[in-house]
Amino acid sequence: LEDMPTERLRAHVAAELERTRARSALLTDSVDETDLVRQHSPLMSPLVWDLAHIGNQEELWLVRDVGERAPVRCDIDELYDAFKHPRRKRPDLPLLGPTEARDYVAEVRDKVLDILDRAPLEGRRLVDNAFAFGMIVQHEQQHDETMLATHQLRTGSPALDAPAPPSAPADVRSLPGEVLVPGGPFTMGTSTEPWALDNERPAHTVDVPPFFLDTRPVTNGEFMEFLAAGGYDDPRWWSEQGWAHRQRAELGAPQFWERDTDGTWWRTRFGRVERVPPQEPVLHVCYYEAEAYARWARKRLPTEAEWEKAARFDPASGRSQRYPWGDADPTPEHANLGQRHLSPSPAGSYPEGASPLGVRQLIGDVWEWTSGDFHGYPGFVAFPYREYSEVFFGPRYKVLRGGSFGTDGAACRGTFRNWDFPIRRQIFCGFRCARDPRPGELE
Ligand code: AVJ
Ligand code: FE
Repeated sequence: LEDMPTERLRAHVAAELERTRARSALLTDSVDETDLVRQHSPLMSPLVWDLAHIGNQEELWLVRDVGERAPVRCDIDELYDAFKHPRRKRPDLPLLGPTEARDYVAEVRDKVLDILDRAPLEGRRLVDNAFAFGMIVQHEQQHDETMLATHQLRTGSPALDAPAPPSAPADVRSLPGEVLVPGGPFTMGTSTEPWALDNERPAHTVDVPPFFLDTRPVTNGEFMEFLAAGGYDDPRWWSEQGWAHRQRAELGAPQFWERDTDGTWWRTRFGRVERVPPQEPVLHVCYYEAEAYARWARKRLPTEAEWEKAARFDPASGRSQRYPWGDADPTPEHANLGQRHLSPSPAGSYPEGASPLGVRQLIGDVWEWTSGDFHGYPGFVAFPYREYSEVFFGPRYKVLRGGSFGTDGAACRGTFRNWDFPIRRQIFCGFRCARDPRPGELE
C-alpha cells in the first residue's frame, strides 16, 4: 500500500469501501425490520444501531474531517457515540429506523466517494488522509463481525448461508502437535504497516524465552475430553477469578452447546442445530474456560509476545513478517477469513498459511485468547483518538489474536490486537495452548 501510486490507492480504497458495504448490507438485509430493531442480547446493539453507527463514524472522520464538508446530519452524533450509551440501553434510544438508516449511510457514502476523488492522498496530509480511509474501512469491517455475532445470538429461522469450509488436508495426521519456538529477540508490533491501528505501534524488540506452541487451535473433541473428565467441576484447573465466574455464571460447556439424554453434544449455529464437530476448533469459550482447559492439559495460554513471535518471526531471516506465511495479503488458501464460511475450518487446515515453524491457523478461524492484558507498547501514541484503544488499557481486558472466520482480511494481520473482558464468549473466540520446556528438554 505504501508504494502504491495515488490513483491506484484511490481505486483500492474505493473497492475496499464497496466490498465492505456489500457485507454490511447482507448482514442487515437478510433479516426483517423487526429483527433489525430488536435487541437479540443485552451484550449487543440492535443491528440498525450498528448500521447507522458505521455511517456516523464515516461522516465524522471522512466527510467532516478529511473532506471538511458540512455535516450530513448533525443531530444524531450523540445517539451513535458508543461511549454515551451502553449497548443494553441502545434499543430505547430514538434511533433512525431501518429505511432512514439505509438512506443515511448511502448519503454519507456518496459524499465520501466524491471526497476520495478529490482529497490529497500524498505528502504529510495525504498519509493522514489515506489512513483515515483505511481506518474507516476497518471500522466497518469490525462492526460486520460484531453484527455476525449478533446473528449468532438471534433466534428464529436461519438468515445467513455460506458454503462449508474445505475438509482437513491429508497431512493433518502427520502434523506434530506442537513446535519449539526458539528463544531470542524479535520485532513485535509495527511502525510501517500502513493501516495498523495505534495499539499495534510502534515496532519494538522483545526477548522471548524458548517455548512450545500447539500447531493447531484446541478442538471441540479435545474440549469434550475436558468436559468428560469433569473439568468444569474441578477448581484445581481454574484460576480464583475463573472459578468464581464459573460458579456465578453456572458455566458448564461452551456457549451454544447442549447435551441430549444420550450424552451427545449439539450446538446451534446461525439458527441451525448440528452435532458438535470434534475436529473443529472450539468456539465461544471465555478466557477462564480456556485457561482451565490449558491447566488441565498441563499447558498454559501463550503470552501475547509468544503468539506474535510464533505468527511473524522467520528464524531464517531473523525478520518479523506481516503474516505467518510471509508478507503477501491473505488468500483463501492461507486462511479462513472474511465470512466466506460461517464456521472455523477443521484444525490443521491451511498448510499454505503455516508459519515458518509449521504453526497453522494463527490467522483466521477463531480469535485466540492470550494471557496478556491490553496495554500500550513502549512509545505508544494514541491515534487518531484516545477512545480507540487507550481508554481500554489496563488489567480489565485480555488480548485476543489472529482473527476469526468472521474477520475481514483487511482488518487482520500478524500485529492486529483485539481485546475483550475475560468473561465474554459471544465473540468468535477459541484458543491454542503453549508450554514451557521441561527441565532438560532442550539439552
Ligand atoms: C476492537 C472489537 C474491541 O468493537 O469495541 C468498533 C472495535 N472500535 N468501533 C469494539 C471498534 C470502535 C472494538 N474491538
Ligand atoms: Fe464502532
